[in-house]
Amino acid sequence: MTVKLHKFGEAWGLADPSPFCLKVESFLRETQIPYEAVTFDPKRSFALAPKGKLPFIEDENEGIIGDSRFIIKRLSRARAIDLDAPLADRDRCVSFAFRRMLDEHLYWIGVYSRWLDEPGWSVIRKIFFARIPTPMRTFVVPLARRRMVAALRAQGIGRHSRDEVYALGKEDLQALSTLLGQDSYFFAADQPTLLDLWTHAFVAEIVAPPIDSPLKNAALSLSNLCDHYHRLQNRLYA
Ligand SMILES: N[C@@H](CCC(=O)N[C@@H](CS)C(=O)NCC(=O)O)C(=O)O
Repeated sequence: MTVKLHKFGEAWGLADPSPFCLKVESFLRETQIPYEAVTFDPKRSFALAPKGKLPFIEDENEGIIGDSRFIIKRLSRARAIDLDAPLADRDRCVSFAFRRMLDEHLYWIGVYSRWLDEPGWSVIRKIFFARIPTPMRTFVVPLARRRMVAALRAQGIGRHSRDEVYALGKEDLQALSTLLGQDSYFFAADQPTLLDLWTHAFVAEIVAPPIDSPLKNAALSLSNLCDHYHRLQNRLYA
């Protein structure tokens, strides 16, 4: 059995509107693990998801696994794959810290720009709820937004002013751009390592959607980061 990847589905020319789903799919493609994508079903997907979130996978040997980090770790271990093999120990640590920054910090700034700020909210509400039957949409949409706003406050990003939020996001992008420098892949590796897959996913979700924001402008001003996004997009999804 191939791996079944449960994800939301294509949006904006990307394999998925979630950076977590996108990086898992990129990992499957880069490592050439055969997989089948299972698109979000509002009635089943979250109920099946072990952590109540997407992505999750079903794998013959490993069972059902939720959370992109555990998915990638378990698939790597089971198949003796180490995408970070070219890296020295110190670079592995730097990669680890930057990946955490993307998962736990830049992600929330993306959430802010999509769910709280405009024009993000007007753009995503049309796409994210398209598969919810019309009568249900009236209460599902405001409820989902209230939950995300509460999550942003609990996480902390939602307590800052708009300028402060985007200033924090710009710092993350600038740090990624400086670390990458003029190399094709991080740490001057010959092929993508984990941080390349992570960065591609998070930059893609800022640059590809038609959401004009200070975060997108910051990403677009960093040409090496944009070139890196296109390089990975061509390598994995052309
Ligand atoms: N730490 C998780 C995060 C996954 C996550 O936050 N997924 C979001 C979409 S980007 C989700 O499914 N949200 C649904 C919800 O919170 O109800 C991972 O790495 O997979």
